[in-house]
Amino acid sequence: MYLNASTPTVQLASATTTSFDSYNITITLTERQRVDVVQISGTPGGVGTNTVLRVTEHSFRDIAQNFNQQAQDVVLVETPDTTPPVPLNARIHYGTGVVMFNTSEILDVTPTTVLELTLLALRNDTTTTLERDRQFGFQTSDVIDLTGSTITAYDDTRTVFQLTELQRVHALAFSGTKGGDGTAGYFILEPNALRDVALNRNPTRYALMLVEEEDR
Ligand SMILES: [Ca+2]
Ligand SMILES: [Ca+2]
Repeated sequence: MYLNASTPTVQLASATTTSFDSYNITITLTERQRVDVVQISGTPGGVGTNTVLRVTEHSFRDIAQNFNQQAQDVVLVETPDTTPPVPLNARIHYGTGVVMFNTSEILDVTPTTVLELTLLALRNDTTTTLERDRQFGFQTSDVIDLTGSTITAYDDTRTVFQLTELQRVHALAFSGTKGGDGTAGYFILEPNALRDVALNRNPTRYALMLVEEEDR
């Protein structure tokens, strides 16, 4: 079987199916297949026309082992993805300045401007009420946005970006690692910082304690 909207197509080879005999079959796509299909669908994030399921000949058989003889196209009834992406955890390497974070589903970071760097931050604590500037030195200043960071342009459940050198040393100064203040920093995601492939943005703010690797 293939999912097809003229072109391109998504093959269903690694999807899973229900394993009992029935009039109905449920096919569960992998996350990669799901986002590929969203992008050729009639739902938000797609091309605007409904996806077609192409059932090729000999895809399935009845109890008497008779295969279906002819290929057939079935226009799918589509339910849009309305679930916003959720950030799960974040990791920083203070030696390289690379930050990685995982999300509940594949994020859209192509083009990289979809990820809103002005709505991402690295802070010493979870609150925004105290916005610390640089007057007391590195150790009391937050990285209030990540403008200037370089995102790896690949849609995935793990998103990777490279801090600027200034962002790296500021974050290091309030970290729980060598050269820091003894407690881990936080990766802050303000509302609308993230977008999934179906154009849903995160409606709430998240503050994730960083898993930190020291600069050695
Ligand atoms: Ca979603
Ligand atoms: Ca700290």
